[in-house]
Amino acid sequence: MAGMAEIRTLTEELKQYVEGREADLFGIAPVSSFEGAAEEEHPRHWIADAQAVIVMGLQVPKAIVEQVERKTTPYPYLRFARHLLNDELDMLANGVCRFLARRGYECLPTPANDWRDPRTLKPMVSHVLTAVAAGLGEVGWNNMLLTPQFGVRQKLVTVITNAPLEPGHVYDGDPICDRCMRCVQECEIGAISPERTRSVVIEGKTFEWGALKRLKCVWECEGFTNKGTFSGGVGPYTRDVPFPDKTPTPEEIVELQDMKPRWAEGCAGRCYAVCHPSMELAKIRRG
Ligand code: B12
Ligand code: SF4
Ligand code: SF4
Repeated sequence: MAGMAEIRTLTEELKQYVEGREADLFGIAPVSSFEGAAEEEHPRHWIADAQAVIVMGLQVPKAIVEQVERKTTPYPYLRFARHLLNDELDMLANGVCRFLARRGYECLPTPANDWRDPRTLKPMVSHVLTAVAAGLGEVGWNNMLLTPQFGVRQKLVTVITNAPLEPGHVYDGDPICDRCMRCVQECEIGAISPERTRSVVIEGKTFEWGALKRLKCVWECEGFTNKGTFSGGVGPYTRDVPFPDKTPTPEEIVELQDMKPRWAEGCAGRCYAVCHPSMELAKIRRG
């Protein structure tokens, strides 16, 4: 068993390594935070003696997100803030993993953006809730991590490990989401509920956000409809597949995906782009 001094040294070395790779956010959530997680989203489902989950974030520059908000072009966001940033995050996670593996520990990077069954859309580990458990921020009404430094403008990745690291504590700062509800109003397919909520309790603290119709969001995000910010308005290149009454099977979704024209784009994360939380307002509205 590692002593406290060893734990501190390893944590400090890891932190320095991550800082050297220019990560904007870094935190460690103890495995005990995951009590409320479904079995397949629990770190111990993946590594039996997992002790902690490391979470890292890279910020998304404001001007990139602004293009989506102003409806000028989705491409800087899609290319640099989604595809390339996901790759950069995966490389960061891979580096951390090798850093710990060289010191004899088990670790498993979980991809920046993965989902397995296209109907359930469950991740290996929730990066957002890991970040909350590590103290980086809270969950906004729009389902995403809001931090005091960047608001919603970050992307995340996690690494599960059995290394003895000194974990942080759940977010205990001032509220960030000001409940302006722009995320709800601007989602053109109505995927985020204005009233229904989902919540978790971590270290006795409750975090609540708007219930999301995940498949509706995929429909829009993936450009199946022509309602979205960017898929509308490009005339003959769009397809408008109405959202089905009955939940499609994963096979049907894959079939639809194959039929989708290469150039069809969805909303490029409209609920992300319009989110500018004011912590002053959040304090007044939420106490
Ligand atoms: C699947 C997925 C999607 C799906 C479903 C969205 C969703 N909110 O579930 C779709 C394709 C629709 C989607 C869309 C988008 N996504 Co997405 N998505 C993910 C992914 C892979 C998993 C999200 C997830 O965990 N959902 C399900 C969870 C919250 O609920 P659950 O499974 O039912 O779990 C319950 C319990 O088991 C328990 N639980 C589970 N884990 C844990 C852990 C702890 C500690 C506790 C206590 C409890 C607990 O609590 C839950 C609630 O009851 C993450 C990456 C990742 N691995 O985390 C990115 C991610 C959330 N997406 C992201 C983004 C940016 C988007 C989009 C803007 C797309 C875009 N253009 O970029 C939109 C926004 C949609 C929205 N409003 O949420 C970012 C968010 C960044 C941020 N600032 O937080 C992430 C983190 C990716 C990344 N690498 O940064 N996404
Ligand atoms: S848009 Fe407003 S309500 Fe929605 S998450 Fe951001 S601050 Fe919260
Ligand atoms: S990503 Fe687009 S479709 Fe999904 S909830 Fe946000 S605004 Fe709605």
